[in-house]
Amino acid sequence: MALNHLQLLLSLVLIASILGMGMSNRDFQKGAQNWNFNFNYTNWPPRHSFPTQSSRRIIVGGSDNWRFGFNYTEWAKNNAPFFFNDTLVFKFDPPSDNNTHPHSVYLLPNLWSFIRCDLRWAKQVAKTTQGGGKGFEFVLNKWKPYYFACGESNGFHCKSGMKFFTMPMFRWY
Ligand SMILES: *[C@@H]1O[C@H](CO)[C@@H](O)[C@H](O)[C@H]1NC(C)=O
Ligand SMILES: *[C@@H]1O[C@H](CO)[C@@H](O)[C@H](O)[C@H]1NC(C)=O
Ligand SMILES: *[C@@H]1O[C@H](CO)[C@@H](O)[C@H](O)[C@H]1NC(C)=O
Ligand SMILES: *[C@@H]1O[C@H](CO)[C@@H](O)[C@H](O)[C@H]1NC(C)=O
Ligand SMILES: [Cu+2]
Repeated sequence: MALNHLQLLLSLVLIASILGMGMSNRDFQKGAQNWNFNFNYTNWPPRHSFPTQSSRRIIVGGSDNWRFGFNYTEWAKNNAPFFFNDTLVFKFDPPSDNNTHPHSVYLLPNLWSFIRCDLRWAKQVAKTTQGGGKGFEFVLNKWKPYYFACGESNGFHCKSGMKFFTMPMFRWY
């Protein structure tokens, strides 16, 4: 059971790094076309460097937002890779008379707590009230694995699919 999860995560990391490499190569080729390889030294150093791509703003879950009953591991797999400095946006309704099952965002400390949806040492990054309007924004600004989960109902939301894992990639600049 746990081994299966581990294998899945490892293959996700592998897939993500392959995708990341593919993208970097494409950027590199685009960059190479812009470079003048016919050096005649009047245009050295080259005026244009590699094209930069600004950081993206990604809505977690797409049009499904951050909700119960949606598999975010699946979503993350289909939307990988995420890059350093990309912003993840979590959108969810605040608690109200019409919404008695609100959500939140937690960061779990490691793979083991992620697999088991163990919230004991998790860090809350968004309260149930913070997902309204433009949503709660989280910038992937560290090179480390991020284990996201909903912390509501004592891990039940997490176990039902409201969790995903990502390791941001570096772009070529
Ligand atoms: C060198 O490159 C510059 C800029 O592309 C061009 O204007 C110039 O004519 C070139 N000179 C020679 C000798 O090819
Ligand atoms: C990430 O964003 C920070 C703050 O805006 C900036 O200082 C840094 O250069 C960026 N790094 C990359 C690799 O884009
Ligand atoms: C809650 O639902 C009722 C009936 O469906 C509706 O009249 C009311 O405006 C809703 N309240 C909020 C805060 O959305
Ligand atoms: C979500 O999808 C992953 C990958 O397909 C699967 O391993 C996992 O069991 C699913 N989770 C739930 C709660 O259905
Ligand atoms: Cu939830």
